[in-house]
Amino acid sequence: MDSLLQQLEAYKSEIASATAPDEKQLEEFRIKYLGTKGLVKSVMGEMKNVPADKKKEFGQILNEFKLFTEQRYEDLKLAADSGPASVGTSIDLSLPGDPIPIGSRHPITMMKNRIVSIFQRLGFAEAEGPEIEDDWHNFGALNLPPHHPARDMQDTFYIQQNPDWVLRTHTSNTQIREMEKGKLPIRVICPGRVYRNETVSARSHCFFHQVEGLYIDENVSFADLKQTLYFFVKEMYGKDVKVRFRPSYFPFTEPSAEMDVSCFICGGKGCNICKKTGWVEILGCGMVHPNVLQNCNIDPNKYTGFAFGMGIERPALLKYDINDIRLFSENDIRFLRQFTPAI
Ligand code: 2NL
Repeated sequence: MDSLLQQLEAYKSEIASATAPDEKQLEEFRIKYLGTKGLVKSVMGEMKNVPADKKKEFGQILNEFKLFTEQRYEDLKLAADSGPASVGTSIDLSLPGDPIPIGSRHPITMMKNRIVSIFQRLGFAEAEGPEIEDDWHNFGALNLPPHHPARDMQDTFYIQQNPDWVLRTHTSNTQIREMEKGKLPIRVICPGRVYRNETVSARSHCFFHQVEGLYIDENVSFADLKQTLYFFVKEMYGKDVKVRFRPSYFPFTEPSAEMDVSCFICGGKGCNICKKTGWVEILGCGMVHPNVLQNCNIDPNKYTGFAFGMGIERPALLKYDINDIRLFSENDIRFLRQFTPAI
């Protein structure tokens, strides 16, 4: 009997020092000590050789040995599951994680960012204004007389509850609000969404995006306007593009002009985009009309300024080779995924 007790003590220290850092060794431990042909079972088999008067005492000792071995197994299992040694065990920490999908920038946003950042480098500050605007900031202050065709109910979305409110038809409201603040000089670049009551088609939409710019100070001239826009065009379309100004008319600028660049698709040879002219119109501009300055309490005898406005959709359609303006606002994930990841 004593030799069996000694043997049990030896087994105990063996079990106590056994390690099982991974699943395989853990299973080997279980089979060796706790399996149907394992050590615990065979030690239990010794009971039949124990004299009847010692059976109770021995039964307790063997039971304790069994519990000890089972506990050791549980401890090893826990350590293998949670410890740093668990690489390659039940949890494989070397597996790549679940992918987190990265979004992409909207092509309109990318085009807007490009335009705005070029003007920011020239000292223009980005400004934003409301999309629901009163008649004065959208029309009146801009020298648009009460019966000007641009105010036509047919062209503008009026707010039913308050006919003095419209969905802004250009981002000029933002510049008017900047001028009203009365802090001069002003150099702002104003991107945003605008609305026109138009039939939606592949080529036009009832809402789209614009960037407008405004510079007001003493002695601002048409030469400043041209130089600023030359710089913009070179940064935007490359230094080899040619530029031309054509006289035009806007109620809020005098004189007014439209600016063309040599066609960046055909290089000026003539194609469908430039309608065989070799030129593409990209923006309208001019010197701020004295009435507009006056409407914002700026003295037109002391201050002059230039303004310009351009659409974002058309350049974006051309740059990304898109053939339907409606794609920009349909949120079709198959369309949106094609653009640069937003990192
Ligand atoms: C175009 C032409 C233009 C302006 C916008 C402007 C704003 C103020 C005063 C004077 Cl507050 N002018 N904006 C001036 C000339 C042209 O836009 O074709 N836009 C898409």
